[in-house]
Amino acid sequence: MKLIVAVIQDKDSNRLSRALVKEGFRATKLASTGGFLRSGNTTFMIGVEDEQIEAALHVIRSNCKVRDQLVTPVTPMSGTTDSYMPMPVEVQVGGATVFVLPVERFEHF
Ligand code: 2BA
Repeated sequence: MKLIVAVIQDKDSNRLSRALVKEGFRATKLASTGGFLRSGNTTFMIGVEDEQIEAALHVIRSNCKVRDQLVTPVTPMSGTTDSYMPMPVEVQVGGATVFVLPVERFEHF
């Protein structure tokens, strides 16, 4: 068994929830915050049998979009702060950041 941990954008979370349920996967949704953008995102924990991993990844891939997001750095990337003018930069976020972890033991009471 494996635990899929998938960090996705909030905008995709309802669609992904519905798709996972429709395809028979069980999942837990956690509210999370990205370390870089410091804005909300959603983390899914999905417990799956080894042979279901590719099917689960397919559902995630099909329901999570890559988007460009403008972010204004709070501190200069380099140099001094004297003449610092915050300039928005564009970063590409998602579709999904996925970790697949081995599950040593699973109990469901
Ligand atoms: P954030 O940390 O808010 O990052 C949002 C996006 O900002 C990232 O998109 C990436 O394009 C950019 N970014 C992140 N750190 C950067 C840096 N040091 N310099 C320049 N650009 C940077 P994604 O890579 O698609 O990541 C989306 C979210 O997935 C992240 O939100 C974070 O919550 C999670 N994540 C990504 N990689 C992770 C990792 N190795 N471990 C844990 N969580 C991760």
